[in-house]
Formats: sequence, C-alpha cells, structure tokens
Amino acid sequence: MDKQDIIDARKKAREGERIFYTSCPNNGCWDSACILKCHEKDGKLIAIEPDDSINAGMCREDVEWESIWRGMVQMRPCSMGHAWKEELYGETRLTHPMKRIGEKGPGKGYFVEIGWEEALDTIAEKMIEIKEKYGEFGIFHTQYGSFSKNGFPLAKWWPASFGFWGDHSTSGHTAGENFHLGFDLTKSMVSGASPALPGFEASDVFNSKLIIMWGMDPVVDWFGPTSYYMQLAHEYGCKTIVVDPRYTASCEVLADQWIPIRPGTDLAMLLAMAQVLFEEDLYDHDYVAEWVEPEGFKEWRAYCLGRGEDGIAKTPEWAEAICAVPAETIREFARLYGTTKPVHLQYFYSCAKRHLGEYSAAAAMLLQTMTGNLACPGGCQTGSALPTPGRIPTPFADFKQAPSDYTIPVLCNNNKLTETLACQKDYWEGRMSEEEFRHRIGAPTDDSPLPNIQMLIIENNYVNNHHDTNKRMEGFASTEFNWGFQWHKNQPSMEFCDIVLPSPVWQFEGMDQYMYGHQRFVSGPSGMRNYFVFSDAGCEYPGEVRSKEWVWTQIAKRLGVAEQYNPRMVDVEWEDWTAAQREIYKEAYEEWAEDKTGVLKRLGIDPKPWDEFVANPVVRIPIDTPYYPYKSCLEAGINPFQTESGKIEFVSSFVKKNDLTKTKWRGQFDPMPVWEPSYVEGDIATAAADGFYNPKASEYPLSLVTPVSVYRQHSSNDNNPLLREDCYRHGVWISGVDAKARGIKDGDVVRVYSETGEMELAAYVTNRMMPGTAAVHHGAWFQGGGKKTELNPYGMDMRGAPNILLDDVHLPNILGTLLTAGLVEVEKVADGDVEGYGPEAERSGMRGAATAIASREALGEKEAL
Ligand SMILES: Nc1nc2c(c(=O)[nH]1)N[C@H]1C(S)=C(S)[C@@H](COP(=O)(O)OP(=O)(O)OC[C@H]3O[C@@H](n4cnc5c(=O)[nH]c(N)nc54)[C@H](O)[C@@H]3O)O[C@H]1N2
Ligand SMILES: Nc1nc2c(c(=O)[nH]1)N[C@H]1C(S)=C(S)[C@@H](COP(=O)(O)OP(=O)(O)OC[C@H]3O[C@@H](n4cnc5c(=O)[nH]c(N)nc54)[C@H](O)[C@@H]3O)O[C@H]1N2
Ligand SMILES: [Mo]
Repeated sequence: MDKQDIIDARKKAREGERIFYTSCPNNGCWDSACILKCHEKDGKLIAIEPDDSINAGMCREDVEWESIWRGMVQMRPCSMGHAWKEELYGETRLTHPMKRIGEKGPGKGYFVEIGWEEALDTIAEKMIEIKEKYGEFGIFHTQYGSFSKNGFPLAKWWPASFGFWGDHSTSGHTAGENFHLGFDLTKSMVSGASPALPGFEASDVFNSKLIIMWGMDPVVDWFGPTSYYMQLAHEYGCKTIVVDPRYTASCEVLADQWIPIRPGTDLAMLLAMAQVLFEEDLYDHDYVAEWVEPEGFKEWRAYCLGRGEDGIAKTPEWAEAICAVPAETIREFARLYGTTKPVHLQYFYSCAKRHLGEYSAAAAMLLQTMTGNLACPGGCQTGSALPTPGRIPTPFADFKQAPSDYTIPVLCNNNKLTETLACQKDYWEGRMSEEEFRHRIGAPTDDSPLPNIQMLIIENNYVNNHHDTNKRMEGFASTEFNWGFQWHKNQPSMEFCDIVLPSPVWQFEGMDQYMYGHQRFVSGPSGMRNYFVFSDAGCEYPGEVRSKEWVWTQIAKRLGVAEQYNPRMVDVEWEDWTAAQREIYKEAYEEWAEDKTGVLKRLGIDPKPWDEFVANPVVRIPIDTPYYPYKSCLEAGINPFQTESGKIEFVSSFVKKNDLTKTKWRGQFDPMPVWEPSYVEGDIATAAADGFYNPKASEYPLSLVTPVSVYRQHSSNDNNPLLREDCYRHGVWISGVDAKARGIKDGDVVRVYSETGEMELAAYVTNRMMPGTAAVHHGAWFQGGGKKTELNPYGMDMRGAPNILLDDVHLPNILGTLLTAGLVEVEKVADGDVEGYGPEAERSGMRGAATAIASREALGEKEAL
C-alpha cells in the first residue's frame, strides 16, 4: 500500500460524515465555553477537532497580536473535551431505565431493566405520594441546589424541592465578600439584583505587572482562555509567583517562583505581608483614603503591628513558624507585591474551602485593597471571581412556559445536605430541638420551613462529591424513594436510586438545555464572553436514552402540569422530538437576526441566514478594553461596595452589630480576619480541625488537600478509559521524606485513613509535595469493594474518593464552606509489584470494579449490571 492508497482509504472511511459544532461546558468550566467541531456518521460521534471558527489552519503562534489582545482567538477544548467518544460509547454507558431490587447502597441490592412507561408511572406516583405525606420539602432535587436556586424543572407549577444558600466553589470567599466588601455573589450573578460584577476578562492580565496564583492552578483548573493569556503575559515579562503546597502544572509552565506553604496556614502569611506593608509604608494611601472605612483600617493596622489586644506583631518571623515559609521569602515577596502595580492576586477557592478559610479569603481581599489592586485594570478582587458581563445579546428560544409567581424557598446551607439527612429524623421524631436543627443545617432564618427529605432526585454525583461520603451514603440510603439520571451504570450515586434513567450527554446528544437552564446558544459564565456558539443537534441517542426535557414533559403530564411546563412540545411524538426542539431554536435565531432594536448593528454584527449560520455557528466581536473587576459600576458611578459605611470595611460592621448565630451563617465570627479566633477556648477548638495545629495531628499527621484533576471534571470522566488507563495514575501524593519514614516506595499500595473513612490506592512518591502534606485528587468514584468495618459500612474504598477522608463538622465556626481538606495518615499495604496491586492494576481501574461486581454476584444475581 503506498501513501496515496492510505490517503484514499482514510477518505473512503470518512465518506458520509456530517460536521456539527457544539460546546462542552460542564459544571466547573467557569472560564470557558469551548468550541468543538464534531464529526458524526451513522448517528455516532466519530471524531472531535478543535475550534476552527476563526484563525482556521493557524497555530496559535501565527495569530497576530491585535487578534490576541482583542480576544479574537479560538476556544479550544481540553483533553477531556477531546475524549468524549469513549464516554459516550463506553461499555458501562447506561442505555435503559433501571429499577432497583432490594435496599439502596453499594452491595445491598441490584438493578433490573424496565420500560419507560413503568419508570415514569412509578416516579410520578411516588412524587405525589411523598409530597402528600411530607409536604413539598420532602423532595429535593440535587442539581444546582446552590446559589439560592434549585434545578427542579417543574417547581413553578408543581411546587416542590428547595434551594440552598452558598455553593461548593466560592463559599469560602462569600463570607469575606459579604462582610468586608458588601458584595453578594448570589444577588449579582444569579438574581441580577446587583450591578456589581467582580470578574475579569482574560486579556486584562496583559495589564498586570505581577500575577500571584495563590492556591490556583489554572493550567489544570481554568480551562478557558485565562491560562493561555497568563502564559502569554508571563512570556512577555509579567512575573508570576505560585503559592501552593504542591509543585503544580502551573508551577512548571507559568511560574518564576514557587513558594511552598503548609496548607491552611495562608492567613498567617497574608497577615505577615500586611505587617510588612504597614511597617515599610508600602500601601496605597490614596486608594485607602478613597475606598476604605478608616476606623476599621486603624484597628487592623494595630492588630498586624502587634498593638492590638494579643500584643503579637504578625511579622514574617512570626509567620514562618506557622506556615513554614522562610521569613526572608515572605518579606521580599511583600516588598515586591507592595512596589509593583497592578497586581493580579488570585487567592483561589480551595485555600478557603477549609476550617476558618473565610478569614484567609477575606485577608487576601483586604491586601488587594491596601495595595489599590482590587478594582482596576490588571488587578483583581481575588474573591468569587466569576461573573463577567456578556458582550453580545444571545437569541432566546421561547418554549412559552406558563408564568408563575412561585419562588423556590431557601431552607439550608449548600454544604449541609449530609447533616440534614443525618439529623432530620431526630428532629421530626422529637429528639432534637428546633434550634439545634436550624443551627446544624444552616436555616436562613428562624421561621423558614424545615425539610424532611424523603425523595432525592439525583442528577449529578452528589453522594461522592461532598465531605464525609460514608455519612452521606447512610443519609442517601435512609430516604423513602430516590430516582435520578445517570450516564454510567457504575456511577456511585446511582446505587442510591430506586429508579435510574439513562441520561443523554447533552453536549452531543439531542437538543436539551444545558445545566443552569442555559440554552444551546452558549457563552462562558466568565472569562471571555465576546462570542457565543450554537450547540447544534448532534448524534443519535444510544439505546433507550431519551431527552431529559422529554422525560420531564412526560412526568409533568402525569402530574397535570405539562401544559404549563412545555406547552409547545406537549403533543410532540418522540420520533419528532429533536427536530421540534431544533425548530424552536431556529425561530429564536431568526428573530434575533432581525435585530429589531438595532443592537447587533451597533456591535458590528451582520447576522447570516440560519443555514449559513449553522455551518459555522459562532458569533464573535473584538474587545476594545477588557473588563476588570467592578468596571461596570465604576464607569457608571455606582458604588459597588454595599457595606453599612459604603466603604470597604476592614472591621465588618455587619459582623460587629449582629449575632451571626441568629443569621443564616449560624456561627461565630470575628469582625476582622484574625489568626486565632477570639470566641473559642482551649487548644482543640482554637486549632482548625483540619490543620497541623490540631491535637488530632499526633494520630493523623499529614495534612491532606484534594485538588481537582486535569483528567476529570469533578467526577465526570473518571470512567473514561482514554483519560485513565495510560495517561493517568490516580494515587496519593506523598513527599519523599514522609514516604521514607513509612517504608513506602513509588507505586506501592497504601492505606490512607482518617477518622471518617479509609481507602487503598497507589502511592505517588514525589518531591513535588511538601513534607507533612498529602494530596488525593477529587472526583474519583467511590468503589467500596474492600472490607466492611465499622468505619467503612459500605466497604473500604478501593479507588480513592477523597471525600471518604474528610469530616463535615463546621461548628462553632461560621457555616458556608464546603470542606475539602483534612488530616490523614498513610501506611504501606503491599509492594507495587504484588499481583492485582500496583500501577498496572490501578491504571486499569478494574480492581475496584471487579470487587464491586463480585459483591453483586454474591447476592446471587447474575443479571445485575
Ligand atoms: N480540570 C478540572 N478543572 C476544574 C474543575 C475540575 O473538576 N477539573 N472544577 C472546576 C470547579 S467547579 C471549581 S470550583 C474550580 C476549583 O478550583 P480550585 O479551588 O482552585 O481547585 P483546587 O484544585 O482544589 O485547588 C487549587 C490549588 O490549591 C492548592 N491548595 C489546596 N489547599 C491549599 C491551601 O490551604 N493553601 C494553598 N496556598 N494552596 C492550597 C492545591 O494544591 C491546588 O494546586 O476548578 C474548576 N476547574
Ligand atoms: N474533596 C473535594 N470535594 C469536592 C471538591 C474538591 O475540590 N474536593 N470540589 C467541589 C466542587 S467546587 C464542586 S462544583 C462539586 C461538584 O460536584 P457534582 O455537581 O456532583 O459534579 P459532577 O461530578 O460533575 O457531576 C456530574 C455527574 O452527574 C451525572 N449526570 C446525570 N445527568 C447528567 C447530565 O445531564 N449532565 C451531566 N454533566 N452529568 C449528569 C453524571 O454521571 C456525571 O458524572 O464537587 C465538590 N466536591
Ligand atoms: Mo465548583
């Protein structure tokens, strides 16, 4: 076969392919809506190419500078974006509705296939029954329960379910933002009630002179343009410093300096930096005079300089003993920070998602304030950092849902679902006082209704993805009836469903809305929003998979609200479903293209006819000046800081004047960030429960962090062989020193354990991990194939789902934060070369799966999965 034959054969193989474009935002692709060019043949996804809607055929290096700074660049997908094929057509893909026989929970029951009619009838009957028995808050829908919202699509006409305040990502920062900056993320981002938007456009980093990535690893976790622009900024001479206990991918690719720090001690270093800025008079007097409430500023200054009540100067020498960063490094770093402008200091979520993390997040915002970097080109707010305004109005597909006045109420804190399930029985059966129950679940007020969850509708991997998975599994198993949607048969949350429906992968299959009710005209929630892409109908639904909107319509029919929920589609047959959805999107586009208000013309957009548009469905405009935090407010003369004084308050008047235990925060707090909270007594309470200084550290001496993985979107893709077998070994990161002390070699099988659970997995022995610390990447799927013990009621985890190891106790501290760090110990189990152990077995991921299947077979059910 010569070269031409090969080319011809390849061409022939590709005959009959159709190209369609889509976007793949998943939960957490906050910075981007990447554009994917897809090849489809015979209803299946064949291949994915990167965005070619602009600069086609060019390397990024070929793109001219003006296009780059104006945001006229491709939005290329990450490795996960390219790997969807295996996710769609993997062996474990769930393609039929399934009913559970026996109890909920791994190893306790099994599934059998059922038809759609039976599934939908049973679900609707149970919904009615549970609402009658327990009221509308007997039902909880797990998707987007955060940000005071809930994703239950029928709520407006069939009231049920409720929202949580807070979320999993930004929740450590929101206390600081609310108390010190008077900024409320939920108001600004979700309800649109506040014009303040503290996000930034990626190209604004070209205005920065120094980028500090504090607990931020954008090469891994900020997929969109931001990490690319940060890389370019670095290449053009902007200094970049990373503060992280791990030598991350961003350290390798972006950093001039890596400052390793003991996790959870960042506040000490931030205070020491403030001390240097005061002592050497390096702060921005003008900015402080204009924006800062002066009395609180004085108090904070006194505290840092040792003139406060504790009499301790927060010098770099003081901080060194706490955070293990040499005093000289801190001092030099503070000087560089104080004498460079503008500085983009990004103190990221994980640093605050731990006990007392709210204080460190607040301190980072206050440092940006002191140095005048909080709201200016090239600076950043360093808080929840998400929202950036979109530059182009997008078409709106009007399904003509009936109006409704009903607003879903907020009943608890986002990170208290485990606790709610654990203690609701005690409350409703009279063994727990109302006050205690409200306190534990973070009830927003003293008269908000209280939940009694007896039906969970699961549309994500909620069992696996929050702290104390063992306790959580018990809670999820305790309800009367659960159901949900899943992609894969072996997804851990599926085990807690009585009926599970096969879920489409919305990016590629059908025409459903995306998460958060986003329609298929997509732009990122933050980062560059100077474009949108239309995600067209893609491949056929495999097996019996059906559109979620179809499913909800059929349930709505059974509940009597279909005319309100989906009036235009209620009589559409399944065969015509996708075409009918697409027609409504087409109508929306055509109305948009008419440009009745002339806004498109003003933006320089000349809409193409629909057929031309769908062939390359991206609309993009150049950016003149990039958005920086609060730009929209500052330019309109609106004060973005809605504190009592109208200024940035170093000492929060809200905290000072209110008993926070009576508010939704339901905990005690100091009005300014302090290293040792004033309200707790004794060593145990003072030392954060997840930190080095807690007495528990004598038994569990390693401080564990659980960062996100480059091969997973949270827990999505953990099942994807392309992202697992040969390119990635999931293991516990441990330093050479700690490994040696425990007789552990790279690749050995180890047991990682804490007070809440244990797991077995491979050790990754590396000097990229700071001594005294460990890391297990978040998102691996719990597989309780191991021994059952009191600590592991569902069996020891054989895959490495880190939430097994983390506790969920906040009190008496303020509620809000998802806890993603904890204390653990690691011990050797076997050499890496023992059969069935070690990197090979770990890479294939089959050991855990094999044991899980064996446990089902032991139940005597061969058809089970
Ligand atoms: N690839 C990928 N990217 C993602 C996601 C994903 O699942 N996969 N999820 C997305 C979502 S929803 C979110 S909210 C964000 C989360 O974004 P982050 O909160 O930034 O993510 P993490 O990976 O937890 O943490 C980033 C870094 O902080 C370090 N770190 C942990 N604890 C501490 C500490 O106490 N001090 C310091 N200084 N550093 C610490 C970790 O070692 C890690 O390198 O990521 C988003 N991006
Ligand atoms: N220890 C630790 N825990 C963490 C974090 C951490 O850093 N460390 N990060 C936290 C953060 S920031 C977040 S945002 C949460 C995220 O936690 P989750 O919201 O639970 O996130 P995913 O794992 O992405 O959930 C997606 C899964 O839902 C199922 N699913 C069902 N229907 C659909 C569908 O229609 N579409 C999609 N995409 N999936 C569907 C799929 O099986 C998919 O695997 O985790 C939090 N938990
Ligand atoms: Mo998140």
